[in-house]
Amino acid sequence: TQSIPHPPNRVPVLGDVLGMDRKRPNQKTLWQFSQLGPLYRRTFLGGVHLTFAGSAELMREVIDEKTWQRHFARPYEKLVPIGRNGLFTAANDSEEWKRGHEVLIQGFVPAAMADYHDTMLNVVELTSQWLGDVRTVTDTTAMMGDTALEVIGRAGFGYSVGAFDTEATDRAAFAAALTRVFAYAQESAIPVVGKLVGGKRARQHAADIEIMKSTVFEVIETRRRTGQRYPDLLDRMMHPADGPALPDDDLVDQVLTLFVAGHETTGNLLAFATHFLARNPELAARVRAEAAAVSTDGRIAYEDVAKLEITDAVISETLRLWPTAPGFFRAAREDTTLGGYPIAAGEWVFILLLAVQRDPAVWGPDAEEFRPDRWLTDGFRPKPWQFRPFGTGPRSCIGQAFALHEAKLIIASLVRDYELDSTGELDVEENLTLRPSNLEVTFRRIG
Ligand code: MNH
Repeated sequence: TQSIPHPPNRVPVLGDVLGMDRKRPNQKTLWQFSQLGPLYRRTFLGGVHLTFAGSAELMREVIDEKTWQRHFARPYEKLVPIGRNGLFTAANDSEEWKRGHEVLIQGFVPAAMADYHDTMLNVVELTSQWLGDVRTVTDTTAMMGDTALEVIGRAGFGYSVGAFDTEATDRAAFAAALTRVFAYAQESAIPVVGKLVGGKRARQHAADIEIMKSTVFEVIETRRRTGQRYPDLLDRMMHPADGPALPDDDLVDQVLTLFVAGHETTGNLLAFATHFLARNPELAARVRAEAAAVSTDGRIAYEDVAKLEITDAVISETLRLWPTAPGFFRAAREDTTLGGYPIAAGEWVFILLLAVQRDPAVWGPDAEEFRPDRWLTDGFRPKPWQFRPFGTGPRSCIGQAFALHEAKLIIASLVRDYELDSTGELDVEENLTLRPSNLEVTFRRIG
C-alpha cells in the first residue's frame, strides 16, 4: 500500500526533521499542505510520527465519534499541573470528566449567560474608561487579553483581576502568577526550549500555581462561610440544580481550567476582529449602526445580543480565517483509514482548522479573503465538517456560548463608541493559540 506523503529532504536515521518552524508551526503546516496536499506525515527517529490533516473532507472523517475520539496530545501535558481533574485535562470518559461536565454544563445554559451579561457590560465600561477619548494602543492583543481575563475573573468567580487598575503599579498577585504560568506552560511545551525552562522557573511555576489555587480556595471558603450567592459560574458550580456538588478541590481545578481555556482564546479572537474592523471602515460602520439600533442608554441588553447579525458574521469570519485554537487532535478508536490510507487503532492526527476553514472546495476561490458577507448576503450555513472552531464531540468547547456572547457584546459596544484605525499588516504569532503580534490600533471616541 502507498504511504502517507511526507515533506521532501528526509534525513537518514533522523527522519523528517527539516523544514519545521518552531515559532510558527501551524502557519508552516498550512503552507506545507499547499505543497503536499491535505494529508502528510513527519516520521522521526524510532518511528515516532506526527500526522497533519487540513481539508473539510478529512475533517468529516475524523469527527465521526464512532471511529475517532479526542486525543490528549503532548502540548497539553503542561496544563495538567494547573487543570488537574478539571474539564480540559481530565481523561476521556473518566469519572472526573463526567462529574465535572455534568456540573459545569449548568453554568453555560442561556439563563446563566443572562446572569453574566451585566458583568460583561461592566468590563466593557472598564475597558472604555481605560481607552478614554482617544488612545493609541500599541499592543491591542494584550489589551483584549486583559479584557477577556477580567471577564472570566468576574463572571467566573467574582474576582477582579485588576487588569485595568490604573492605580496599581503591579498587576495583582493572582494576575501576575497567571501570566507567568501561561508563559511557562507554553514555552516548556516547545521541544528544545522546554529543556531550558528548568530549575528556578520550574520552582516559580509551582509557587505560582499555589498562589492561584489558594486565591480561589479563599473565595470558596468565604462563600461557604457567609452563604452569600453571586451571579457567576462558581456560584452555579457550588450549587448545582442537578446532581451532587463537586468537592472543593475539584472546584478549584475547574475555576483554573476556565481561566486557562477561556482567556487567551477569547482575547485573541477580540484582537483579530479588531484588526479586521480597523482595516474595513465600511464594515465597522455597519456594525456600529446595528449596535446603536439596539442600544438603550449606551447599553446592549442581553436579549439584543442575538440581533447583532453583522457582528455575528464578523466573529464567524474571524474565527474561520484565524481560529484562535488552531486545531485539535483525534485518535483512532479502531483500525481505520483516513483519506484512503490505513490508520491503526490508537494512532492520532492533528486536524488543522487554520487549513480546513480555508478549504477552497468549501469556501471558493476567495477562501483566503475576510468577507463576512458570505455569512450574510450569501447565506452560507456551514456543515459540521466545514467550520468547527470550538472542536467536536463530547470534548468540544463548553464555553462556546459564553465566548460568542462575550465577543459580540464587546466588539459591538466598542465599535459603537469608537472609530478604529490601524495601518500595520497582520502578523500572527503562535504558542498554544494564534494571536496578532504588534497590533497597534488607535481608538477615537465618536461624538
Ligand atoms: Mn474552549 C475546549 C476553543 C473559549 C472552556 N475550546 C475547547 C476546544 C476548543 C476550544 C477547540 C477543544 C479542544 C480539544 O478538542 O482538544 N474555546 C475555544 C475558542 C474559544 C474558547 C476558539 C474562544 C474564542 N473555552 C472558551 C471559554 C471557556 C472555555 C470562554 C470557559 C469559560 N474550552 C473550555 C473547556 C474546554 C474547552 C473547559 C474543555 C472541554 C472538555 O474537554 O470537556
